[in-house]
Amino acid sequence: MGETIFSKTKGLTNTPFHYCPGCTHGIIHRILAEVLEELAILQDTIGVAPVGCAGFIEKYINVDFQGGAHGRAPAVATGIKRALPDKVVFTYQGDGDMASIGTAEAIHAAARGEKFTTIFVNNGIYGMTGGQMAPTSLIGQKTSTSPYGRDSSQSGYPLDFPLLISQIPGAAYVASVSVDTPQNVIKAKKAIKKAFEIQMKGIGFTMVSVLSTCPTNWGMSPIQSIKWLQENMKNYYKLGELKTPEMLNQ
Ligand SMILES: Cc1ncc(C[n+]2csc(CCOP(=O)(O)OP(=O)(O)O)c2C)c(N)n1
Repeated sequence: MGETIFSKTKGLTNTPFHYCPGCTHGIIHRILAEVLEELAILQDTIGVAPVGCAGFIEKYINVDFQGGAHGRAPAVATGIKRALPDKVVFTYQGDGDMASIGTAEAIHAAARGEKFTTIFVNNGIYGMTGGQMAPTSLIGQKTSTSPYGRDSSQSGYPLDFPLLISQIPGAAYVASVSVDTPQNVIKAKKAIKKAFEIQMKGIGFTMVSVLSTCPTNWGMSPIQSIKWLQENMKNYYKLGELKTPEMLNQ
C-alpha cells in the first residue's frame, strides 16, 4: 500500500465540479470547504446559496444549504443566524447577485452588523446568463451588453464593493483577495478562515471578496483570463485587508 499524501477535504461532496475550464468557483469552493473542516464546523454551518453559477455551490460543499432569491442571500442569512445564533452562517454570492440586485440587502446586513460571513465572487460579469455587464465590469471591458467596451459616459464606473462595505461601522472584517496564483490561493484561504473566526467571536459582519475569472464569457482561454485578471482587475480592485476588528476601536 502506498502512503496517502493527499486526500480531498471532507468539506467537499463527491460530486465532480461542472464549472467551465478556468473558472475559479471550484478553487474558492475547495478552500472554503477546507476552512470549514479545519475549524471543525462542518456539522454546525449553514450556507446560503445565491442565483447564478455561484448558486451551484450547494451541490459541492458538505453543509446544509438554503437557497436565496437573486441578491437576497444576506436577508435569508440574517434570519437563519438570528434564529440559530450558535450556527455558523455564510452566503456565497456573485457580483451580479451581490453588487447589483442585492446591493441593499448586503449594505444593510453590514450596517446592522449581522454576524455571518459573505464570500463575494467578483468575476466582473454576469456569468450564468451570458456575460452581461455587471456593476464591477471594468472601463473598456467588452461584455455582451457592452460589445465596444464599458463606457463611463453611458454606464458609470465600476463599483468596488468590498471597499464600500469596509466603510460601514457594522463590518468587522473585509478582505480583498485573488486566486490567480498558488500564493494568492493560500492568502485567500487565510482570509476566509479569519472571517469565520471573527464571525464565531460574534464581532460583526465579515466579508471576503475574491477576484475571479469567467473565461467563457470573457471570450478568453483559461490562461489568458488569469493574465487579464492580473493586468486589469488587480489594478482597480486593490488586494489586502480593508477592515479588521482592531480598526473598529480607532
Ligand atoms: C430576480 C431575478 N432577476 C434576474 C435573474 C436572472 N439571473 C440568473 S443568474 C444571473 C446573473 C448572475 O451573475 P453573478 O451574480 O455575477 O453570478 P455568476 O453567474 O457570475 O457566478 C441573473 C441576472 C433571476 N434569476 N432572478
